[in-house]
Amino acid sequence: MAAAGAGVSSPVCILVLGMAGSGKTGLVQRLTAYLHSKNSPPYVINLDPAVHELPFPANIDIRDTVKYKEVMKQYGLGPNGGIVTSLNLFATRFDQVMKFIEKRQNASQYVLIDTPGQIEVFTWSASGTIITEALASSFPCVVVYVMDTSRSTNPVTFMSNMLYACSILYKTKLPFIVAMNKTDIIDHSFAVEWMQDFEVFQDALNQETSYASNLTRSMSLVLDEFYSSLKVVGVSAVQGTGMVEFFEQVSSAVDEYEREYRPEYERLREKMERAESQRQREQLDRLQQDMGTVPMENSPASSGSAAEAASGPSALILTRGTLEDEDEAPESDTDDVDHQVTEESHEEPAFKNFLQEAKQRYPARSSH
Ligand SMILES: Nc1nc2c(ncn2[C@@H]2O[C@H](COP(=O)(O)OP(=O)(O)OP(=O)(O)O)[C@@H](O)[C@H]2O)c(=O)[nH]1
Ligand SMILES: [Mg+2]
Repeated sequence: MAAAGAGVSSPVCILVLGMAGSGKTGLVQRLTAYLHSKNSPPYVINLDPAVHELPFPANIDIRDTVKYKEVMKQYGLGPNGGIVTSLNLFATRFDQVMKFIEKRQNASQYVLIDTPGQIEVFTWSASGTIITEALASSFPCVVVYVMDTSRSTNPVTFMSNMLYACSILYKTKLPFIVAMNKTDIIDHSFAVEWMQDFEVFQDALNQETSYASNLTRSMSLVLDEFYSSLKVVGVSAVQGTGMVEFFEQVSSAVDEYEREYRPEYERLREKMERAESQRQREQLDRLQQDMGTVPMENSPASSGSAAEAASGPSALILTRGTLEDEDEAPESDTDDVDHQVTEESHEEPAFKNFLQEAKQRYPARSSH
């Protein structure tokens, strides 16, 4: 298997983003299976609070911490508000997730992170920024933008998808790989050609009589610059093709991270370590505003010692907040934590108490 960048001992964080239904979860499942087959089991994190069933074993699952349906009920939110708030709640404790990743530093070469279906929940929220910056300031971090190739055969759709990818690149400022998924349905070579040869793409646009406006043409010119710095790989999450090429691209993205991004993120890390940087404060404030009613007294700075944190899962992370009306917890975790014991000791109270406290401190918002 292609190794990560030379001399890199930290796990490489692969942040999987993409439009709803593009195949993020399927790809994470496939990558997990592939890495297991290469005797390099990844550390897998699910950040989608609304996923019904995970097809892969997650070491950390946001659903164990936050029940998004409960969040919706308690705070009078709709489904999207519920998902955003759940991710915000989770982000306030992401320092604990970081400690788990650090503990696994030598055991896993890769950390795979699946994100919510609604891409904007992650890319345009304070919590997405907090999570991305926390990861990228400690570990080599790569963004994988999953694209549904079979739904991008129309040049205008393709371009819209690429514009979105472009906006994420500039937002995350991290090495960026476009994974053209579902190549079992259609080969991605047409898209690669469009990206490499402007004329071919223009021809395709011209055939789109309905919508090939001047605006689309000028935007595709702008994208040309973006394409030149892009890593592209065709994969099929269903068939498992493209895995070797995928990890080759990850490897070169990690080199890029070490060369160009690490110095910047190290500066950022120092800033964060200086007893809560101003920026982090602002983000947390914004986050608090987003959430409105969430107690924040157990901030990373004030909560227990490092020894305490390293001794095992906190009451919040890696506990199963099962509620009566929920199905049985999936037997998904491969983490070394004994969840049977954890479940009996922490489980239900963790989440209920959390909400209870929130309600008492700050009266629940009525719907708006
Ligand atoms: N043919 C084909 N179908 C795929 C592939 N990858 C995913 N799918 C299908 O695409 C649909 C969505 O896949 P998911 O993996 O759930 O996509 P997602 O991006 O995680 O979806 P959300 O989290 O809901 O946004 C499912 O029906 C998958 O079976 C692929 O490589 N080939
Ligand atoms: Mg998914």
